[in-house]
Amino acid sequence: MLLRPVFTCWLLLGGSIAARQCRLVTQLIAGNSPQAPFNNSTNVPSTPTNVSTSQPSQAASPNVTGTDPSPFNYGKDIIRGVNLGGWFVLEPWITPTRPRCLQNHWDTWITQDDFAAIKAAGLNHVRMQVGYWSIPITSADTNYTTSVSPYIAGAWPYLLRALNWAKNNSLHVILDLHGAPGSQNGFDNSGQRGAANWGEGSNVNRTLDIIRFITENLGGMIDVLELLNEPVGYTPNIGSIIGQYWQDGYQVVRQTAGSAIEVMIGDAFLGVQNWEHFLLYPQAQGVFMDFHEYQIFNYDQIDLSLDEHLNYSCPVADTLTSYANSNLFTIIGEWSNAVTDCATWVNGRGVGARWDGSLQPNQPVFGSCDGWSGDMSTFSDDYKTFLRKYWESQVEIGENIQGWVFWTWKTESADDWSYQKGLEGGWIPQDPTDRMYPNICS
Ligand SMILES: *[C@@H]1O[C@H](CO)[C@@H](O)[C@H](O)[C@H]1NC(C)=O
Ligand SMILES: *[C@@H]1O[C@H](CO)[C@@H](O)[C@H](O)[C@H]1NC(C)=O
Ligand SMILES: *[C@@H]1O[C@H](CO)[C@@H](O)[C@H](O)[C@H]1NC(C)=O
Ligand SMILES: *[C@@H]1O[C@H](CO)[C@@H](O)[C@H](O)[C@H]1NC(C)=O
Ligand SMILES: *[C@@H]1O[C@H](CO)[C@@H](O)[C@H](O)[C@H]1NC(C)=O
Ligand SMILES: *[C@@H]1O[C@H](CO)[C@@H](O)[C@H](O)[C@H]1NC(C)=O
Ligand SMILES: CC(=O)N[C@H]1CO[C@H](CO)[C@@H](O)[C@@H]1O
Ligand SMILES: CC(=O)N[C@H]1CO[C@H](CO)[C@@H](O)[C@@H]1O
Repeated sequence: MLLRPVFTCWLLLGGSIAARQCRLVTQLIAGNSPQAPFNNSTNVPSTPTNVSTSQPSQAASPNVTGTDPSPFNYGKDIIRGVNLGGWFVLEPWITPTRPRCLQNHWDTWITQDDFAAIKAAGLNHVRMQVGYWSIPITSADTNYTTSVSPYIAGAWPYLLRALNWAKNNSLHVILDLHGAPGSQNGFDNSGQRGAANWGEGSNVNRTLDIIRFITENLGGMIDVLELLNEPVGYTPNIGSIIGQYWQDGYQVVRQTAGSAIEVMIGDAFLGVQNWEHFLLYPQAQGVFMDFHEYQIFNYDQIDLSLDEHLNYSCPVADTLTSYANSNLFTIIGEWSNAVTDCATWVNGRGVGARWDGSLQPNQPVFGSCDGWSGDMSTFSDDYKTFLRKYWESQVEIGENIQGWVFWTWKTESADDWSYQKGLEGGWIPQDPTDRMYPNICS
């Protein structure tokens, strides 16, 4: 999230949607995992044994029969993709109907058909979020605690199956470690919204062991490993260690997987210019920078007119292009079509919106949320025309560098955030290189 430090820390963190995690403190729900997928792994978790109320879907085929994706020429070919938000890392606004049974959610939220549809939409990558609690690390893999309380483990077999689906549909995978022990950005739902304790104790070392486990077990199944999503580098505890973590994480990947996996880091909300001359050849190879761009998580941005939103996107391309040309390959790994924060609970479960004044009292009100989010049947033609322009203005950022990944493929009830609904509603083209407004930034 592109948030400016003029806001209180709570608000700043309150906007960090991508990092937010639905707190799951119900009893351990476990049960049948999908039939053991093809895993390329020697260390697969034992099947959870608790009561299950759902059966894995019939589609849980263990065998990859489709074509392997052709090799991707990283740095030359443009990454075009979608995030699979709300799947293995739950976010209350993507699926506000809290999944009663996680197995059922993992089994149904994204299916093989979604992978086929993503491929058919001309995309070549999916970025998949995973939390540390889903990585079945054992005491043989780490000298640190392996407890994941209060989270619910068990997503790993579903992740393996998803990797097979990606392969079968010739899609490349960016695996994104979206939640680390202690929380790298304050949304760890340890019950302390705002506390980012990842830098404390053995959390960082434990995270490196998790990175090692992922590369040892998923080598050949993923193309890019993003070492950590959105650490809040503007706090001293995390700002002082994040650079070292990127370097150590890079070494772990190279030690365990050689050069087979690209490594992705983030700007940690410090701006890409903070990462000049960092992890470049010959110190490192195959490293990407991931930059996220949203325009709705503070009052200054949400106050922008529609034209100003378009205008806001274009200079981002200049900054990132200039960085990518002399530093790391760079992608814009999260961005969306939303110009309001009207999507239900996008600011947190039970939290209102800046747009209609329901977030907090004594702040500006911009209007009713009607027609801005929710079902696209409520969207006016003018709004849909704008959404197309806005999509094109932002996609150009990524096309000018090494690529882009939209947030997110599907949502339960916020069509302004949904790539799938954009295709359906016509504000996202069936061929992502089509342009109706080719000179939008000139
Ligand atoms: C998967 O492959 C194995 C070995 O090739 C074969 O024995 C098995 O029947 C296959 N399973 C399915 C569901 O196709
Ligand atoms: C591979 O993908 C195709 C197209 O989506 C699908 O028809 C087929 O069933 C898939 N095969 C497996 C083994 O998942
Ligand atoms: C745990 O610590 C011992 C002693 O320092 C070391 O030899 C071993 O490699 C460590 N194991 C892991 C999984 O880090
Ligand atoms: C983390 O690991 C490094 C290298 O093994 C070690 O020197 C350091 O003491 C560890 N830190 C903690 C807090 O465990
Ligand atoms: C399994 O992973 C290793 C690296 O961890 C890789 O060398 C190998 O090619 C992978 N095998 C398959 C079938 O993907
Ligand atoms: C867009 O940006 C340009 C250059 O900064 C400025 O001159 C123009 O007024 C802006 N247009 C809008 C609608 O904000
Ligand atoms: C293809 C592959 O590596 N399959 C393995 C998946 O994990 C199980 C359980 O460890 C192994 O028995 C399979 O050989
Ligand atoms: C029925 C059953 O196996 N329940 C177990 C579910 O998991 C918890 C935590 O591991 C156990 O305490 C229960 O006995």
